Amino acid sequence: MSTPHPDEPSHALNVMPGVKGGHDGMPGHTRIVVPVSHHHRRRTVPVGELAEGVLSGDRVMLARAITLVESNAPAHFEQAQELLTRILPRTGGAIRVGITGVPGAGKSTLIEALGMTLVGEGKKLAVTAVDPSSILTGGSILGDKTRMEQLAAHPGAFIRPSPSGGALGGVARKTRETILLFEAAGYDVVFVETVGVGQSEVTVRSMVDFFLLVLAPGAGDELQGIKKGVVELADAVLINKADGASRNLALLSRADYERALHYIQPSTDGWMTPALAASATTGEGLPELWATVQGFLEHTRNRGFFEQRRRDQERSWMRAMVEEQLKERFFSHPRIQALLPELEQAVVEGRLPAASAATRLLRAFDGE
Ligand SMILES: Nc1nc2c(ncn2[C@@H]2O[C@H](COP(=O)(O)OP(=O)(O)OP(=O)(O)O)[C@@H](O)[C@H]2O)c(=O)[nH]1
Ligand SMILES: [Mg+2]
Repeated sequence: MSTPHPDEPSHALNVMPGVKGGHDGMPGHTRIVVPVSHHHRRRTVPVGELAEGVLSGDRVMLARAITLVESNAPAHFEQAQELLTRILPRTGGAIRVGITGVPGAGKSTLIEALGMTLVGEGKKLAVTAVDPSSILTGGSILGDKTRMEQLAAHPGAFIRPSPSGGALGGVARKTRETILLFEAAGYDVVFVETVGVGQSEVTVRSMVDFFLLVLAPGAGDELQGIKKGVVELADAVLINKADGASRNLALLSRADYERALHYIQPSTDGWMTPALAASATTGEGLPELWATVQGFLEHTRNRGFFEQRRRDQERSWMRAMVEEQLKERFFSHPRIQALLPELEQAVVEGRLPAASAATRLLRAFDGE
């Protein structure tokens, strides 16, 4: 282990190994670790060498590879895609687990506790996050680092904070590509944490094999700010903090959820979404939780759903990117920008049917 940088808490070094004195996920510190410029001081690592480094499990190379896929520079996009093409045959080997839940439910504490057990068994664990607030503010979930101190210091674990900047679609791409890099580097389990209050949980659900909803004891979903749809996306619901004074409440909440889940159409054929109770701080209930994950994977693998879900995810991801880029090109096109205001005005004032306006815009976009 390297010695801590004087400006940083000791755990931060393992969070982003190989990146000295800079938080590349933080605003104002976006660093280009794989520069294309020849004037840059730092040696350019050719994509082939980077791929070799990732495949050999080199943490520094992995960190640099993730920085490359997170870069918004067009030249880096090409390099990143070349890198991903090279490592693609060696991806897919990890169990991908998504964890959502309201702020403070204990997601990070749970990842730390479960993660320590897994690395203790000799598994290699990677953790990342999709932080919706980073999309707006450019910040990243700092809680991940502070709540996962033991994991961050463990050589079997690799923690990467949420990518920042851009729309949710951009963050989702970066996270998916980061998962591929983790797999190429030999990680056995990947955890993706997200706050379950918006659109990001749907995004994370679409990139994992198992999706866990973590709740605090007591309050119903409405009070916890969880949309009903999110419960339907979950492969298991966990009532956390089943310890001390909140233990009984957690057990009651678990029973409530179990009853409620009977009325919800589970997202996987033949799988009854279970409600579990556990404590991330005492560890009680965590073996049962992990057994549930294993049971689900067995269920889906035996029926071919596992591979099917992954294939569907890849397909819809590709289509979503096409849609997003088409939309972007459409609205930024000069002919559209010239026409849009007057057509929109005509629609708003009831002088032109909306469909006619849309057709005219699409014709203009096609150059007709
Ligand atoms: N009693 C008790 N407290 C817990 C448990 N798990 C987490 N906590 C506490 O709950 C608080 C929030 O925990 P986090 O793990 O940061 O929660 P989180 O869901 O990751 O929060 P965000 O990342 O902010 O959305 C911390 O003070 C934890 O110590 C638990 O099982 N029991
Ligand atoms: Mg957290």
